[in-house]
Amino acid sequence: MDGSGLPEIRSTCPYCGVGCGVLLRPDGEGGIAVRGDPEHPANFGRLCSKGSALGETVGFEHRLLSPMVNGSARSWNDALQLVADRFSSTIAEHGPDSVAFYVSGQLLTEDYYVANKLMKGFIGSANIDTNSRLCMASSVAGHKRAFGTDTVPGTYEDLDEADLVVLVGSNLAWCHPVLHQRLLTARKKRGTKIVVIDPRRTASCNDADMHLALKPGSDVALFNHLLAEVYESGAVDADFVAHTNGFDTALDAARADVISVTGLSDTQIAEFCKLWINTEKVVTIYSQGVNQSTSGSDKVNAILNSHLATGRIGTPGCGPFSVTGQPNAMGGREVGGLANMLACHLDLENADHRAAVRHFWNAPAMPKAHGLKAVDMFQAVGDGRIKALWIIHTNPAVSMPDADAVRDAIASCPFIVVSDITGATDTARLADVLLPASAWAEKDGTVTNSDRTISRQRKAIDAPGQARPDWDILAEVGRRMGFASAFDFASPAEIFREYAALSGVAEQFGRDFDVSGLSKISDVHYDDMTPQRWPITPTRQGGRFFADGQFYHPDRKARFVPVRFKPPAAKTEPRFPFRLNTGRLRDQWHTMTRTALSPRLSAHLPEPFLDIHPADAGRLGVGTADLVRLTSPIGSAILRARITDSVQPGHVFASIHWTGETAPSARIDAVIAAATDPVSGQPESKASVVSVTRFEPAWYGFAVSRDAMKPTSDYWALSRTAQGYRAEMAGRAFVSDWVAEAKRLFGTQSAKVASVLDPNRGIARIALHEDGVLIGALFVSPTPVSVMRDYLQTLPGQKALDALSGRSPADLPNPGPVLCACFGIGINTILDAIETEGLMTVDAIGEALSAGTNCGSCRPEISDLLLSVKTREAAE
Ligand SMILES: Nc1nc2c(c(=O)[nH]1)N[C@H]1C(S)=C(S)[C@@H](COP(=O)(O)OP(=O)(O)OC[C@H]3O[C@@H](n4cnc5c(=O)[nH]c(N)nc54)[C@H](O)[C@@H]3O)O[C@H]1N2
Ligand SMILES: Nc1nc2c(c(=O)[nH]1)N[C@H]1C(S)=C(S)[C@@H](COP(=O)(O)OP(=O)(O)OC[C@H]3O[C@@H](n4cnc5c(=O)[nH]c(N)nc54)[C@H](O)[C@@H]3O)O[C@H]1N2
Ligand code: SF4
Ligand SMILES: [Mo]
Repeated sequence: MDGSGLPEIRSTCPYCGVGCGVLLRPDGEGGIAVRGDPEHPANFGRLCSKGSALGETVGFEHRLLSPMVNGSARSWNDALQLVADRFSSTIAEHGPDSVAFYVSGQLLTEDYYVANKLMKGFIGSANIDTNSRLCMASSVAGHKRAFGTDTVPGTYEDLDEADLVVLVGSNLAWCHPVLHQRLLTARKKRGTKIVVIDPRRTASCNDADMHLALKPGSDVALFNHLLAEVYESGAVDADFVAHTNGFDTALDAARADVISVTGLSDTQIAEFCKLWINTEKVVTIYSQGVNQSTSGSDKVNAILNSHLATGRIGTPGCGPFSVTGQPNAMGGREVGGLANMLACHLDLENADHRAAVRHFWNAPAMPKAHGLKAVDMFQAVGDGRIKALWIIHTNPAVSMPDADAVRDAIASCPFIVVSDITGATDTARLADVLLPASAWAEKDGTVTNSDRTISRQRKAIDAPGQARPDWDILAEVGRRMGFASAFDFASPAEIFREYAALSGVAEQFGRDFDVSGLSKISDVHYDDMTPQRWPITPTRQGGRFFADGQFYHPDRKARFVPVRFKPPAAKTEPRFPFRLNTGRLRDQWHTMTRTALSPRLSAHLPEPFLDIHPADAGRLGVGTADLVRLTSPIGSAILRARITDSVQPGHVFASIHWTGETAPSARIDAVIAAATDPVSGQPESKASVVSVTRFEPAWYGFAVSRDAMKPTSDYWALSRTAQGYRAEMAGRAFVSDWVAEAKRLFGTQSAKVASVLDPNRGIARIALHEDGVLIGALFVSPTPVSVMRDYLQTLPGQKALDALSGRSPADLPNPGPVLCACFGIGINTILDAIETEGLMTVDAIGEALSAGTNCGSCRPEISDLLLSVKTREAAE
C-alpha cells in the first residue's frame, strides 16, 4: 500500500527492452500513477522520461472501443466469425500460404505463442513475421551463425563490472536510458571507459572517452582491423579458440579488408585497438546502427569474432551484448515469432525439431520451409499472393521501408484485419476489420528483456469498452477456425505453462532456451512470479552462457564467420548526393500512438527535424527554421532543417516517429528503399540516398488550440500541449481568406474573431474566442513564424485577450522549450540559472532546479548547454 488507498501493482514498462519494473497505483477512475520498482533487477527503481510519463498515456479518449467492420461498430461475435470465415475460405481456395500474420516484438509472450502456434501448427504456413525483422533479425542471424542458437550470453551486471564499454550503432543515452544511467554509475565507481562508434555525434557521446564517427556501414572493416590487431599483438586466447572453428579463415578475411573505408584517422583507430586489446573486461553493446544494414549480420559476426578470439564472452564484465529494442523482442524470438524459426529456439527447417513440435502441439500441418520475411511479405501482399493479412500491435504503413508501397499494398489486399488499441493509425485506417485490443496496463502476461529476464506484466485497470487481450482474440479465432482443443486457453497462465513445457522438449535437442522449470507453475504462482532470468530448469537458473566454451552447433564449438566490408546498397550519386540516416528521439516511442498523448514528452521536440551539417546548409542556402524537401529514388518528405555539426558533411539524419496522424509529409520510411541483408532479411533503414532542397512555401503558419485541429497544408506537424495542441504549418497554395481558414482549422463557425491582417505583406494573426476563452490562435507569415511558442501554447482555454501579440507580457519569464521532461524545465530557465547563479556542472544544475535528477536522460543535453555557455564565455 502507498497511503492513497489502492494497492500498488508490480508490472513492467511497455516500451524498451531494458524491461524496467514499474509500480502502478490505480486512482480508481481509470488513471494510474507510475513509479519505478525499487526491487526490479533491471532498474532498481529508476525510470526514464517515457516510463515516468506512462500515467499520461492511459485514458479512453484515443481508444478503439468496439470491433469495427468496414467502419461500422459490430459485435465481437460477428467480427471474429468474419475473420475466421475469411481466413478459412481463403486457405480452402488458395492454400495456407495465401494468408499471413504480421505481428510485433511488443506482444506479450503468451499472445505471441498463440499467434505462432495458430499459423505454423494449424494453418500450416510459416507466413508469420514480425517487426523484429526490422529490428533484431541481424543479431539473431549473427548469433545463430556463431553460437548455433540465438543466445545473448551476458547480463546487465556485466555493465557494472566492465572496464571498457563500446557502443556500436547504439544511442544508449536516448534508447536504453536506464541502462545508460547504470553504466554512468559504474563509471563513477570504477572509471569505466566508454567508446561510441556512430557516424553521428549523439547524446551517448557526451560521457564517452572516444567517439569514432565512422562512415556509415563500415563497421565490418573496423572490427576486422581489430581482429587482425588482436592477432598481431598476441592477444588471441588460444585455449578459448580451441573451442571454435574457422579462426584462420576469418583472420584471412579480416586482413584482406581495408581500414581506410571507415574514414577514421590512423591515430583514432590505433587508440581504439590499443584500448580494446589492453582491457580485459570489455562489453560491446550494439543495436540498430549494426542490425539495420545490408551487411547487418556480417557486422554482428565481426563483433562476435573479436570477442571469441579473446575469449571475452560469458564471464563477468565481458561479452558482446545485443540490446533489444522492444519490450518483448526477446520473448518473440523465444516463441519463434520470426518466419524462419520454430518455437523455443528450434529450427523450422530441421525435420526432427519439426516433428517434435508437431507431436507436442498435436498439429495437423507444419510448414517445412520458412515463410515470407517482412519485406517480402508486404511485396506478396502488393502483388496479390497474400489475400488475407492480420496485423497485430504494429504500424507497418509507417515503419516499413518503402512505406508508401506498403500502405498501397495493405489498401489493395482483399482482407485486412488490424488489432490495435486505437483506430487512429495509418495502418488501422486501412483495415477491413479493426479489433480493439487491451493495452499494457489492462492485461496479464510475461515479457523477456535484453538480458533474458522474464517479468510479469500485470493488469492494473479495466480495459475500456469491449477491448480484449491479444491472446484471447487470437485463441478465439483459432477455435472458430475449427481448432477447438488446441486453442482452448482460459488464461495467460495456461498458455505460459504449455509454452514452458514445450521448452523442455526443445531442451532434449540441446537448445539453450529452457524454462521447463516453470511448466507446472500454478495460477497463484504465475500471479506472484518475480523477475527471473532464463534458463530456468531444475538444474540451471539464469547466469551467463559460453564461458565454458560449450556452444550449440552439433560439435559444440563456436564458429568464426569470415566477413568482408560491403558498402551500403544505395550509392550516392549527383542526383542523390546525401546519405540519409534515421533513428530515435529521446521522448517518443516509434509511431507515437502512446507517447504523443503526453504533453511532457511532446515538448522535447515537437516537430520532425532533418539534421544537416552547416557546410551543406550553407551551400544549399538553407537557413535556421527553413523547411527542406528530401527526395530519394522512391519517395519524398518535407521536414524542418536543424543545422548542426553532429552529422558529418554529406550526411543527414531524420527521426522515425512522424506519421499520417502527426506530420504526413515527414513519414520518413516513404523515402527509404527496401534493400535487405541477404542473411537476415533485415532492411537497411540507416543508409538511404537522397537529395535535399530548400522547400519554399508561400506562407508559414503556427497555431495553438484547445481542441484537436485539422491542418491540411503541404507541411504540418501537430503535437500535444498541456492546454491542447500546437501545430507548425506551411503551404504553397495562396490562401485568400485567413479568417475562414482559421475557422476551418479550429472547427468552429461561431467563435468571436480578433485579427490583424496585412494581406500585402502576407501576414495574418487571428485569435478565436468563445465565451471570452481562447480556443485557437493562428499566426501566418511569409517567413518562418517568429512568436513565443512556449508562452502561446499555455493560452488556449484561458481568458487570454493578448494572444495576438505573440509575446509574453514583459513580467512573465519565457521558460523556452522543455529540456527536462520529468520536471518540465525549459532551456531558458536552465540558461538563466547557469548565468545568474554561476552553476558549472550538471549536478549543480540538478541541485538548483531538479533538472536531470529523475530519469537523467536530459543530462547530456544539459551538459551540451553548459558547454555552449562556457565556449561562448571563453570566446568573449
Ligand atoms: N526513446 C526511444 N527509445 C527506444 C525506442 C524509441 O522509439 N524511442 N525504440 C526501441 C527500439 S524498438 C529499438 S530497436 C531501440 C534502438 O536503439 P538504437 O539502435 O540505439 O537507436 P537508433 O536511434 O535507431 O540507432 C542508433 C544509432 O545508430 C547509428 N548508425 C547509423 N548508421 C550506422 C552505422 O553504419 N554504423 C554505426 N556504428 N552506427 C550507425 C545512428 O546514427 C544512431 O545514432 O530503441 C528502443 N528504445
Ligand atoms: N527508417 C526507419 N524505420 C524503422 C526503424 C528505424 O530505425 N528507421 N526502426 C524499426 C524498428 S527497430 C522497429 S521496432 C519498428 C517499430 O515500428 P512499429 O511496430 O510499426 O511501431 P509502433 O508505433 O510501436 O507500433 C505499435 C502499434 O501497436 C499498437 N498497440 C499498442 N499497444 C497495443 C496492444 O496491447 N495490442 C495491440 N494489438 N496493439 C497495441 C500501437 O497503437 C501502434 O499502432 O520500426 C522500424 N522502422
Ligand atoms: S528505460 Fe525507459 S522506456 Fe525503457 S523500460 Fe525503462 S522506463 Fe521503460
Ligand atoms: Mo526495434
